[in-house]
Amino acid sequence: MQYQRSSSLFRSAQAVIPGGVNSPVRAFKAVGGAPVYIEKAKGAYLYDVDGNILIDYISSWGPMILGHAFEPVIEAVKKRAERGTSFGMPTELETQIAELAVQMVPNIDKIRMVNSGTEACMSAIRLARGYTVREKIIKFVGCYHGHSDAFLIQAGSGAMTFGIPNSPGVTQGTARDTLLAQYNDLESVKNHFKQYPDQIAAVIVEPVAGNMGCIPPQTGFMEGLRKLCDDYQTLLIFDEVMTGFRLAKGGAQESLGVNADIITYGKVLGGGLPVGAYASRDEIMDYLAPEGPVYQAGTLSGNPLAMAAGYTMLSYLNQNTEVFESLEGKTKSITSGISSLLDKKSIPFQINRYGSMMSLHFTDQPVVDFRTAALGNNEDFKAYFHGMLNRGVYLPPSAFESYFLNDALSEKDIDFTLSAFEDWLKNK
Ligand code: HOZ
Repeated sequence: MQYQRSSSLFRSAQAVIPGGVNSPVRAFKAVGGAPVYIEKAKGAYLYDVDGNILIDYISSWGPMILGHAFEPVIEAVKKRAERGTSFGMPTELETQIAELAVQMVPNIDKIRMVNSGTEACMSAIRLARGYTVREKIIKFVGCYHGHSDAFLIQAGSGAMTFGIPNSPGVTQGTARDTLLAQYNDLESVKNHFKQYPDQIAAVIVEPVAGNMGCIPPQTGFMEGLRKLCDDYQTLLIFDEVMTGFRLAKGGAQESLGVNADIITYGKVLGGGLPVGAYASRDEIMDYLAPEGPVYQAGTLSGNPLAMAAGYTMLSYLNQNTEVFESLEGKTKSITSGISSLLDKKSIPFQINRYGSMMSLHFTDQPVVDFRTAALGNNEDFKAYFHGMLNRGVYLPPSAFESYFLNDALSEKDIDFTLSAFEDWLKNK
């Protein structure tokens, strides 16, 4: 496959955009080479500027759960755009999407729309601090909650991909209030609670981690966090930006059977437009301005185009819950196909999967936290990424990212992907 035009576009971009990209993982630094520039996408396929067609396993990092350019969403956005794209005033659609979200998700009474997952998590922490009148938070090494200051401390995803988990620009004061624990290790959380029993406002966690590859929670881990938070009157925040409306209609809370106090959303909720949200019970949400003292605002929050896309997406998922099982089935076919091919070779590997999120790590140790995720052999990962790309399959360009499958993937696409993998292995 040729990527000449992509390479040339990347060169031009580097002159006027830092690193040539508007989000670092896109620059392909972890895998080498130039990023693929996209012309259009439909269903399970990406069409790039060089005329290549790629089967997509990132689905815009999650939002395109039904495949690209899903007709009802496109129609809703077009129709809405004809009536104006932003008013800075309320629309009925905002109430409709909030009502629908509250109905689909267990355990929330109110939801506030923002523009990204970063904003959602940043605002959730401010709300938790305001509500509890405490300052410290616990986050897990390798979990990523967007790029606001409090979270850029041992963060996963792009921050880890580029070896800058602690970003310059984050003050020591901010960093002091972020306590670090290890994913799937309750003891590391307990230690913080013992040291600061009445200072921890919130524990924020990805209920299924998706920013150090995909790492499912081990049995009892989420339940343990719930109990610790109850014992210490600390709020439990589930960052469901990746898992919300993807693992189940009610997200990870429903799928794992554990309720959080504040839940953050993004990705699927926006149907491919920039949306984030955070939600909780009345008592906590009423702490937000204009009802309460904790401030948060935004000119484009609840933007009508984004709300039209999100509402259409959520309505479809609400009425077609078989999508979640279908997606899980497709993801299982990929993981079991890859496993059986790798089993025949002497290459150490681990495949993690939860619902329609998965990742492949080239290591012989179970990947259960950041430390074990980082043991993966990146040379093997690079070869695998480019081997698949050259055969028409687009994977996350970093071992610290999760795959997000979409329901437009057909059996034929999955067979094609497995054949491409077999062919790559043969030539490895
Ligand atoms: N680090 C993001 C996914 N976890 C990538 C976002 C993007 O580059 O679009």
